[in-house]
Amino acid sequence: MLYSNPVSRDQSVDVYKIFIVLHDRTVRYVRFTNIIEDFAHNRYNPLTDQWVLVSPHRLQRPWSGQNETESDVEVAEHDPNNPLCPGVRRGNGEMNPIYSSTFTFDNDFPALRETYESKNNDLLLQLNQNIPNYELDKHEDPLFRLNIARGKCRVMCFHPKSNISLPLMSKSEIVTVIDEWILEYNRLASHWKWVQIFENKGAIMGCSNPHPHCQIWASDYLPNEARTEDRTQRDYYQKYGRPMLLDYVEREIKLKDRIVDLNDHWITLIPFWAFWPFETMIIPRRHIKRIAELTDKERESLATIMKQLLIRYDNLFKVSFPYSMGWHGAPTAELHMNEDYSHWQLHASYYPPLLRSATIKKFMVGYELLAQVQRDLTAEKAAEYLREMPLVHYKENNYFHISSSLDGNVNGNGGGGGGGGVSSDGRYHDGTNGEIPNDGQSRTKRLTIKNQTSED
Ligand code: H2U
Repeated sequence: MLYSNPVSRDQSVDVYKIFIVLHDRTVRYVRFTNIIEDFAHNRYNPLTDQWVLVSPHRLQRPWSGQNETESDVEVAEHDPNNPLCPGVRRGNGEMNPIYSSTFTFDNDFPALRETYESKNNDLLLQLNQNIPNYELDKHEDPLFRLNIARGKCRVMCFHPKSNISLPLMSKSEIVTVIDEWILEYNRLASHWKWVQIFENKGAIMGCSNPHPHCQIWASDYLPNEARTEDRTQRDYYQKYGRPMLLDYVEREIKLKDRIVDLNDHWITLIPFWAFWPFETMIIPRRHIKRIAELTDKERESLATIMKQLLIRYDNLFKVSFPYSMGWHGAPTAELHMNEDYSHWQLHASYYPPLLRSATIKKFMVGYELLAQVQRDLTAEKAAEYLREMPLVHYKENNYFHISSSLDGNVNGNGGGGGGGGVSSDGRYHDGTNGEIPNDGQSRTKRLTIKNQTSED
């Protein structure tokens, strides 16, 4: 028997449903209850065509592994030696302007170049004119495939002050960042096949600089993630006649279990198939293929929902929450723009590494590297934790200093002002009418997901 613990009548219905799914391997929706917390199970990611192993019972295990150093070090407003700050000289000798909003420049150490230099003149000519060269493009040998990669790499500073990360910016400053993303995107999209906007935040993610910034890499090829998502969304569209992620959003709004925030234009959720502990996606509620299609209203409400998510993240462990995030939309370049990409739905993904506290991160090693990605905390529980976080940043909340001694297990009641809910009309209610509250009363509490056998 799969499940032998005594269960109530309602719960036994769910056990039965899970039993069916486990045995005939049908991929169909099961209304999960807490009971799923007792089973190791595999969840399918339809975007990447990969399975994720979820082992919630492992949360009980003691931790005596590596602890990261607390990443919430104070960052100075301006550092004359930081090459991303206004008025500072960069690696290539150029001086940054005294910028007062966003500032974008060509990466001085780009991973991709538009043209290349070589001592071999013939080769150089062929390369830059895109003439196939057997030595470099060994298409004929399946074991030694190689293509020249061309592109352009840009760096974008979000704000002149190094200590103002996105969650600490005003809504209008975040709108400026979104506008700049779109401006850069449009410039690059007419020439390059794929424009990858991404932000690496925090030293733990390999970010080289604490100044708030992101990177944009445009390429003449579709990177792996883009290629897979193009295939899976196309297959779904051909089979069901609807964009996969629009169907997904509609279903998540009905189910409510994994929603973090919802407004008129956007949803933030922990995807059903998430593998990072607090992985989230921000997805538009109407069919939008590329970031450039966002209206002014959608840019504004994106700023609101992004700020909400990032405040929740920072409040979770009372640190400037590290992550890698990025935008995915339909392929670009004029040639591609004319193709039908109705199967694509724009989305942002956030991949934060922190697991149990500000100092314990998830490692992608062992089974993850050699077999399949795995997580302990369920997506539903992670969404619950995030929803419980107050929408006032802990650094802007005086009460926090008094209440920080409340640290400890989160038992479902969360820290004061944060508990929102999703009602039957599908709207997320946080008591703020969609506005980011500036309520000095809200209590901020740091979440430490503790196990029963050891101290973190
Ligand atoms: P990361 O923090 O995500 O590594 O991004 C910082 C980027 O800024 C990095 O790609 C570039 C680096 O090459 N950079 C410059 O272009 N010029 C500089 O003087 C410093 C850093």
